[in-house]
Amino acid sequence: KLMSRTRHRDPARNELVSRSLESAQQCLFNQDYGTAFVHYLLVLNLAPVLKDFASESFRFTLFKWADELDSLGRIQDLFDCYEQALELFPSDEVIINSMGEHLFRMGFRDEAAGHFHKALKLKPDYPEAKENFYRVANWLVERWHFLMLNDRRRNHKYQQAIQKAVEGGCNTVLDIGTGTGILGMCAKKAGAAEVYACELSKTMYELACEVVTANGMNGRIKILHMKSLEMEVPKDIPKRVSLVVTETVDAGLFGEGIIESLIHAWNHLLLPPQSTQDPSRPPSQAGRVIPAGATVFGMAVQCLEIRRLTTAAAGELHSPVSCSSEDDSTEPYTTERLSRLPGGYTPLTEPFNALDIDFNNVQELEGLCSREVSRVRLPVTGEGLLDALAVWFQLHLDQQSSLSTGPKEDTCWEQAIYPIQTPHNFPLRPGDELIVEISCRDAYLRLCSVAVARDGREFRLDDCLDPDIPRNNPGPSGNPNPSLNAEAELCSALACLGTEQSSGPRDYTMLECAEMALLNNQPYHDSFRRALAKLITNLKDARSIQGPSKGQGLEVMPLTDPPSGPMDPGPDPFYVLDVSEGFSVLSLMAASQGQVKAYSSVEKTQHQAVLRRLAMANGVPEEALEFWLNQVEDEQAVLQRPSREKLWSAIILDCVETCGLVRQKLMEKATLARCLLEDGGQIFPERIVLYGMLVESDTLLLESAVQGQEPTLGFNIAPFINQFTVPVHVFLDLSTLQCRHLSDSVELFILDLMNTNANYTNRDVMVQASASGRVTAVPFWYQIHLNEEISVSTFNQDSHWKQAAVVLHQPLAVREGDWVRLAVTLYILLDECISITMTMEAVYIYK
Ligand code: 44T
Repeated sequence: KLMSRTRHRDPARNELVSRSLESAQQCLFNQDYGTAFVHYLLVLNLAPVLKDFASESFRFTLFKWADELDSLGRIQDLFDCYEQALELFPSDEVIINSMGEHLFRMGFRDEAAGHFHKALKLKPDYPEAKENFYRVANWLVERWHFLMLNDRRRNHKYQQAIQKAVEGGCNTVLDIGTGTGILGMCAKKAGAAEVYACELSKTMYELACEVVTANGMNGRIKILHMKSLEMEVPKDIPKRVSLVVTETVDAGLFGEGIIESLIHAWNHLLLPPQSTQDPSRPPSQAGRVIPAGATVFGMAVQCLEIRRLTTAAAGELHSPVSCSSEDDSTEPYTTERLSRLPGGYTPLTEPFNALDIDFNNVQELEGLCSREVSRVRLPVTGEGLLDALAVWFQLHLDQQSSLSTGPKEDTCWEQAIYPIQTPHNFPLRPGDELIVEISCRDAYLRLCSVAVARDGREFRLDDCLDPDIPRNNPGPSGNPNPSLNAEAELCSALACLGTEQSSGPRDYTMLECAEMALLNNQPYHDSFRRALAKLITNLKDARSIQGPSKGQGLEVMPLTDPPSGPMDPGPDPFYVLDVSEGFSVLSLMAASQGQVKAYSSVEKTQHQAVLRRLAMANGVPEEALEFWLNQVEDEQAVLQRPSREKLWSAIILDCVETCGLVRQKLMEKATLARCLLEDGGQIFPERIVLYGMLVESDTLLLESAVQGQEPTLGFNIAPFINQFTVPVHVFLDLSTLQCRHLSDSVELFILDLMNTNANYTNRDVMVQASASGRVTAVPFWYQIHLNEEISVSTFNQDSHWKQAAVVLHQPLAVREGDWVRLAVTLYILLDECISITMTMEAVYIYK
């Protein structure tokens, strides 16, 4: 019957096809996927008519074989198989999506994202591809694109400046970092004869091409997928241009490399500038740049939130964000929107002019990095501890028009934050002068508060040992009595250690901001400590009932040499395993309980170093804390692992990521972890409950899609970039989000980690509107239940966790008292690995 479907007249060929198909099916049955795959390839290449018939089995074989290749580490072979499969089925969304998943796991995120996007284009309602795409869309198109395109004032000012320049005679234009193509299109619309644009990112380049075509400018703007620094005349553009337009600036102005790009552009891509000697040269024969220049401002601030993100209580553990002149590997700033910082900020000085730069003067651009370090003395106007210098700028588009990214401005911009370098406990007060050094190294602007002048004397800020400097550091929690504060205790103990043992003031241990905030999340650690103490008490009771005999199994399979030294060698220790994926100090908390042997799965060397230092500073014996990965690295240890089954008294999972989403594969890990517990053992947490509420927030809309029906500056851009809209926003700070609450908080979902089978994936939740308005989003957060009594919220002042929100497709108008039905879905994906993301498919109202 099959053979008749092949309708081929060559009998020998038919014979081969039918035999191969049989072999393929037989191999598949025997789970010999590699051979089955080869047979299928042969069959389908010889008899393409069989594609419909065999596609299911073929895919199944491919996926099985790919998994095998993956686990064997045969990555090249794996991708070769996918390529062969895609030659046969070039528009098979399932294969494309699956290849994307492999790419993603291998760390090729851009490529993976491209595959998910393609799969979704082929089948727009394919849930797996959609889910995968949402996870990676942020890498493809960064969220600030939406903000910038929604910022009408900025768009308008750029347009005006470009139009004026083109009408004034600049008729050949290059747009550096074109993004969606918007500035290039402005130049074309203003009448420029030739317009070129370049864009580094592949996705943005493709998007720009689509947009330009949709606006009827195909062939009239030449878009290049390259970095401007690689462009040459006449290879890429036929001759030098008279105008460069660019908005390749970040919150710190220079972070996108504008200095380098402009130096290169002046030397290779632009006509010579209008010279003062010969001002007669027509604008079409002279080069110029929009923006024409910038003025950078700085301001010293006190800000508890920044302190919490950048310093442990005594400041000894530092965040990697620094402008320390000795260390070039670290970024000199983070970014924050000052106006939205929880707890606000206190200015300690007036804004000061930190730098002026003329983008039309190549000598000045080239001289920037060799400029002398300049020192400014700033009168202190406010009282408080110096936490950071905040930096913003004015971008002078031309002589008349400029944009400001300042904290008081209503713009989409964030400010650059340069946290203080060295731990200091030096309250500034009016009358003091703050001495700041400004320099430019590797084209980054660097600002450093070096000293304070008071009563005619200078106190260096990197010298904490100056006896004249008053010290009364209240720590990040503001608790004046650190002995009441366990976390601060850890840190102040560490501080003593630091000053005695470190080789110099710059010997820091580096943590990221989020990790620092985690370290400073005292309520979480206190709760954990209490929950673990309770478990251990229970287990001790159980053991004492069992009698003094040592627990079965434990002695037979010792993990390491019997403990010695300060740890009591008497009773069996309780084994605690922390399998957190990121940084975690819970293993240390466990180890400090005594009679506990804790294992941490923390991987990064600097994380291990931090834990070791904290352990030492807190008198936790060295052998009470070990690193699991260092142990399992050798094959031997891995082979012995099953013998350790049922050993653990407690296993700690980090269930919620800082960004506000449930960690991927959490339920799978929980299932595994439960199997490894001794009798009466516990996993932490045992349950998490999701809460959410209805809100009206325009801010969230502006960050998620280009809004409104009107074209952007007259161009059709929104439909294209909005393909990259994702429904779930992460890293929200709900406490400062500009929004109106339209309901109380409601329970959305429960994840029971003690019984992973009991979980559902869909649930309808009824919410009553407590006010009238437009529901634009449903922010959500978690209550993490460590045990029956003790829980921690991820929506809490001291929390290192941020929140997430589902942004609705379409705002939903509600009146007070209306009922809204939220259909909540937790996606459980990628068959074996269970990953969970929340989306809300639909919202209905019952009146
Ligand atoms: N984000 C600001 C920074 N490019 C804007 O690939 C403000 C961040 C921000 N292409 C919140 C709010 C805001 N040659 O697509 C990018 C980039 C490209 C280049 C070719 C070059 N030399 C470059 C350099 C960059 O230019 C585009 C724009 S960069 C602007 C960055 C809204 N968070």
